[in-house]
Amino acid sequence: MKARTLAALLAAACLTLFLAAPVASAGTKPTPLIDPSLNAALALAQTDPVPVIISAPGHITQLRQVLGDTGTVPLTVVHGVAARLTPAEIASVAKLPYVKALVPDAPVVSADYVSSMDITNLTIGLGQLPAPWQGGPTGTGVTVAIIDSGIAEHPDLGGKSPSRLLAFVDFTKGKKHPYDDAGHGTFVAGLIAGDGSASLPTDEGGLATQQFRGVAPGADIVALKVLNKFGEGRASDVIAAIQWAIQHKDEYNIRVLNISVGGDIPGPTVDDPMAQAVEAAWKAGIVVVCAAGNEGAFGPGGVLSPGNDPYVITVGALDTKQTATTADDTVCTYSSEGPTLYDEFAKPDLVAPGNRLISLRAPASYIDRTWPENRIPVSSYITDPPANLKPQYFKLSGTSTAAPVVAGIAALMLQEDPTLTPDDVKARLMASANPVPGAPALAEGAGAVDAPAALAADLRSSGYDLSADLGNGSTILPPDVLVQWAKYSWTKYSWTKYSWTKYSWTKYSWTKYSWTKYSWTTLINGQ
Ligand SMILES: [Ca+2]
Repeated sequence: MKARTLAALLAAACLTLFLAAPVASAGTKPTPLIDPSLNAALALAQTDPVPVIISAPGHITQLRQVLGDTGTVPLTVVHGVAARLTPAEIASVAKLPYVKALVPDAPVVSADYVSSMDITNLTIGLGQLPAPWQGGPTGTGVTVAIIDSGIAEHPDLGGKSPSRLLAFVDFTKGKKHPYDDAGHGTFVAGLIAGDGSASLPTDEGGLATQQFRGVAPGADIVALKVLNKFGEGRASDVIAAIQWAIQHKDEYNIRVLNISVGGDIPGPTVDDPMAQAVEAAWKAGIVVVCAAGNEGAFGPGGVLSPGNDPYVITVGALDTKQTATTADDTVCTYSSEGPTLYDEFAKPDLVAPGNRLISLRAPASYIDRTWPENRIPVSSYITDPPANLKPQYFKLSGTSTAAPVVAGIAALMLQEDPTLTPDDVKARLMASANPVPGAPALAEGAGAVDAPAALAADLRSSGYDLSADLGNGSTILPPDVLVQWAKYSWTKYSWTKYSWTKYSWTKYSWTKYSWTKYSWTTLINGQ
């Protein structure tokens, strides 16, 4: 009997499909009763009521009786009723014969594409680019490998079906299933490739007045876990991860490698295995983006390894002052300054927002449990949020958060022009950066990253523009080679060596370094 019932149901389902087909083929797409933009709100709300407007021409009174008058608002001018309904109630109401449509009752205070952007994306100029749905760049087709503490499940990375997570490799414990016991790698991944699903703005059918999405929300990612839950790891694991990225570059189209991890500089880069590893990645065609470190108080010489390597793009932290205008921006006092120890290379190469950035929260991870006050309250970006909505975002500072912003921009550049070499990407990023007023060159490098300008740049690297082979250390750029960037005069700062006599090196206490461990370059709270 059961089988027979099932067969009857299946037959009915097939019939429905069959009947639907001619409608679709006729090109007149049936209007769904529940507006598709409501689905995002329903997915977030789970079982909580969400505000909706129900269209029921001629049946407003009847509908309000069904819903119960309390809390419903008749909207006679549009032949509808405003109410707060649970997803189950919405499903029931949609079955009423006189109901024509259900749409979200969106807050009207927000929010177009630009006004819902967070400070980070506004600061780097993404508001000047077309929105993703208008054909703006998203990094689609470009893979960014992230050497960090792993990756946790998050709606902005595809939830339980993270289709853009192409691979996860755990160099610490060899686990197969993606995880992030520290919470750091997930945060970094969100800044690069989070798509903002959990903070979808109202004009995209969500509930949020502000969206926290990554710079390249369409990019694919590979997560290489080298840090433990406390954010510590060994150089050998980082090197093994870099090696893995090089070996699998073509398989996953890995074009960018983000390393928001730093450690002590053991000596000149020519003798440093970490530097040799990142150079090998660079030469294999991978844009390597490294955090400069948070050793600003150390003064010159505070750039960490592997950000000390001359090839890679080394990123310092910009303080946006939590305003969209760049006029008040400064380089964070904690951001590491060049020149580098031993080699005296000019570093960092540029700066990007890196103070109090908001990105993905990895619930129950080490940083989430240790600093719960850094969770972003849902009520700060969703008006009148559903009660059971848990915080999805977190706040961190440091050059760890600045590097992924640049890695995301690199992904956008490579989507638009896959023929760019790592040298081209670096030259364009630096030539188009905006000098930060008052900032020392050895703190800001070429200046603050500018995404639209980098995307519009058309220069190609040539000669000694950082692509020069520094080789075995005996072919350092000749002292008379100077680099003139478009927006910044580097005549004072050749890409060669700095004079030892300019700095007093005696003040550096070598004992502050442990020499063994690499760790994240994050500050929990900024300045
Ligand atoms: Ca600002």
